[in-house]
Amino acid sequence: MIAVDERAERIAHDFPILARRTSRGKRLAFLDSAASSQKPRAVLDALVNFYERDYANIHRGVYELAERATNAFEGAREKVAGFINAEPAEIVWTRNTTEAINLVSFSWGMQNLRPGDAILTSQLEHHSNLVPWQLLAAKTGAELRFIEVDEFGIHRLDDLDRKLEGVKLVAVSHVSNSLGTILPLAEIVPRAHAAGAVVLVDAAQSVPHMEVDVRALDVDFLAASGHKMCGPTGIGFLYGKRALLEAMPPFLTGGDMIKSVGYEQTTFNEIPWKFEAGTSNIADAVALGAAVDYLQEIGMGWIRDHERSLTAYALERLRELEPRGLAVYGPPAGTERGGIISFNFGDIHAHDLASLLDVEGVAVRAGHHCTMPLMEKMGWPATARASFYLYNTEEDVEQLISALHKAAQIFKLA
Ligand code: C6P
Repeated sequence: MIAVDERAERIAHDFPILARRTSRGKRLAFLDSAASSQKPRAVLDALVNFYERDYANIHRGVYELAERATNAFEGAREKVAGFINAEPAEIVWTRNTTEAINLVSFSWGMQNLRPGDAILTSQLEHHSNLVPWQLLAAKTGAELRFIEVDEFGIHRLDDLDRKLEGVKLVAVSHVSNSLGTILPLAEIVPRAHAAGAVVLVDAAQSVPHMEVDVRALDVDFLAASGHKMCGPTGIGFLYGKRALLEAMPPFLTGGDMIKSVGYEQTTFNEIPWKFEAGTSNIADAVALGAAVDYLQEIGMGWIRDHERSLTAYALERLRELEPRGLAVYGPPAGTERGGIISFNFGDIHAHDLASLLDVEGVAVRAGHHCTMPLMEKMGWPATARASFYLYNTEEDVEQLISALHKAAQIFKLA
């Protein structure tokens, strides 16, 4: 048993859903945290407690309850800011990563891009970090370019260098949701800045799993989702450097984002509220603050180490199925990757495979993982994907391996 596994077993007890059996009476091996993570009791309690004790609308009332709600909401912003080493004013609440990227595309992009400019993204991006740039390019006349990835999904830095001319924005993910590739931001960001570009990082798959320090990375924008980091759905955030956010026009308009309004014109609120029109998702933001407390208490360093060991163990165990036709994708074994493993098994379609695993209590995602262009480039119609988080243990990996052996028997693979 790996050394950190006992702690993960204890952690799993914090997540009520993980104790549930499937309808077939199987132990649940939840290996789909890249899609959305489960929630610990501390976060569920924070949500209920806030509604039961502190709930009112924020930034408006002068009564005690409204002040408590405002303090909890802004306190959660401070926690998120501290988590990634930002200032609270640099954290804008959004619904999720997707909305955060759209905010930058609409607000910064429409203000800063012209025909002749270019946006540089990569070939392995999630649709959320691709479609907004396609639309922005169409609206502004800017060109959209892609950093090539090799057959392991690793970025070719020579290709990045070749394509930086005229680039105003580099928009890349930190960790690929389909392959687990960790992008070399330390290489990409200085090169992009030297070329005069602003850098946006889609951190949906990194902020929940490793220490992310926006100052050390020197990124200009960073987007993440609460639901992938033990928080509730419907809340995420955009980090933006103060000067950039201050210079940007608002995204949505209406209440709370204004300083003063006349019949003819309006002056806008300061950052971050300038970008938060209407009543916010108050309670979920507060619960995300509790999720940050929970993760920090465990330690992001420990979480990363745990996922690294578990992923290495899973890759090693999966090798025993290679003679029967199992193919694992992404960075080669022995190199750094996030806690994500995409694979196919013989000629079993990934959806059929995921259904067979489900019968055994193993929850994995199957499909294109919202990276259709990458799947097409690689020539995979779909993949099955197992992803790990702080509550997964070797037992989950054993359950996956034994379910794969059963699938091989059913499909009579060698
Ligand atoms: N990936 C997955 O199963 P939202 O939906 O806005 O919270 O996150 C979008 C998103 C953006 N970037 C990356 C790298 C992502 O992985 C995701 C979400 C999930 O892989 C659901 S498609």
